[in-house]
Amino acid sequence: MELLKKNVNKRKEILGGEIADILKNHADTTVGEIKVKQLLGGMRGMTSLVCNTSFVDPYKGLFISEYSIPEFEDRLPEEIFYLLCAGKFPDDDEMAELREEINARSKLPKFMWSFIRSLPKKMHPMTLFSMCILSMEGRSVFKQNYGTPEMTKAQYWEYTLEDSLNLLSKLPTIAAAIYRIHLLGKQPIDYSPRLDWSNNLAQMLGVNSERSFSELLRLYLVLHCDHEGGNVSAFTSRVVNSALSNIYYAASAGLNGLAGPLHGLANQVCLQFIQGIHAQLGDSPTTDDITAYINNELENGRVIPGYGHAVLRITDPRFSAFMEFGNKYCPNSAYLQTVKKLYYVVPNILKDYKGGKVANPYPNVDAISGSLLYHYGIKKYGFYTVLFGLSRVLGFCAQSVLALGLNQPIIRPKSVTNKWLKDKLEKQ
Ligand code: FCX
Repeated sequence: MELLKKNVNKRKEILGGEIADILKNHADTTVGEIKVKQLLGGMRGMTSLVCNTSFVDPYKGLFISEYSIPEFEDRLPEEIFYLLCAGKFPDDDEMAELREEINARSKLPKFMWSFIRSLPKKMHPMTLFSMCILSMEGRSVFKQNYGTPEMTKAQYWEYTLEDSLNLLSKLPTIAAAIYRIHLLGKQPIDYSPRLDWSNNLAQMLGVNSERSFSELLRLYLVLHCDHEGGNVSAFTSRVVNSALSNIYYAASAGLNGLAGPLHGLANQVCLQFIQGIHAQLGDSPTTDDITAYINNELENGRVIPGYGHAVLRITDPRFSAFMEFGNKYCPNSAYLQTVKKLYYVVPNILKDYKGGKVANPYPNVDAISGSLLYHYGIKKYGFYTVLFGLSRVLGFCAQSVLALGLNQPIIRPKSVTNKWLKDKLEKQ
């Protein structure tokens, strides 16, 4: 992977130069303030991290390098990984090298097949996915070489890149094996070196041979890849890796955060939510009925899944990209129709809910993704977050490669007690 390494190295030098300049001129400059409500409110809106793989503009959405979603949504996940790491799309030679590397590393270790088969059938697919990744931790070349004279600190990123490619190359096969063996009770389908990541995944899942299905998976893997550094999964993964726990530990940890209903599990919960609406109101509910349903959910203290965001203040452009796909390929899907009706109804309700307390009343990516997967035959919704995770590991890996390349230290913010806070505030 000489070309990829060369390009990451180039980027690392540019970003490293910028950091050196910033530190030289501004090491003690204050760039923000911390309000008590932020300290006690999940650090919301507190600028406390630098992450160079991607950036989320509250009013424009995700950017990878300078590219907005419409500018990268047609690419392959492999190209997106390149962009996250190297800050540029690969040319033909660079892409050929990456494809070769992925194929060469795609074979699962032998134990993995019996491991997957041995895991209890009732385990959530995210638990299985995270455990499968963790089970390969002993194979980390970072771990194996750490502390040897051959591995200097300046090379940590290279070993992490090596581990990342080893891991990423196996993920579609692992995810598909979980779907087929655990959720369908069927035999796995072989990986094909002729196919790219998303086409391979589509083939190995074996649920739908329509071209638009692999197109949906491609889009899905591209849209979920990264969402800057402060979200639960990316931050967890980065914190774990900052202790020099290898990328297998870090990816597994990040996925455990993604598995929560306020984060990645929301795509599963959204599908269940829509199914609940259809079970109660029929397959073509009216907007009036949906309004009553939503009000009832809120009165019972439940959150509306797929709505709201910690950073975004608009309809998530990832939601819009999926909507465009749905309108093109499956406009008559009953679930998609309900997604649209929810989009018409929910923001207006959330705007006034709790006296206008909901910071973003608009839909996020999870409000629609599951309905599209369901339409194409992925009906075991426990798998939806695995697909989210499969894509998000691209971001975890790229973030750690860059952070180690830029010599970023272990992450260790300071916490305080109520007493400390009260004393401090009394003195002011
Ligand atoms: N339904 C009902 N109430 C909501 C809400 C929703 N969809 N979104 C926010 N609120 C409520 C919060 O519960 C909070 O109330 P409280 O102070 O009484 O507890 C209040 O509004 C303020 O929260 P807010 O600042 O708007 O949101 P946060 O940054 O704290 O949380 C999430 C953001 C995404 C966690 C929140 O909007 C939510 O729970 N949404 C539903 C779950 C979801 O869709 N998650 C996926 C998000 C994302 F795309 C991803 O990570 O995958």
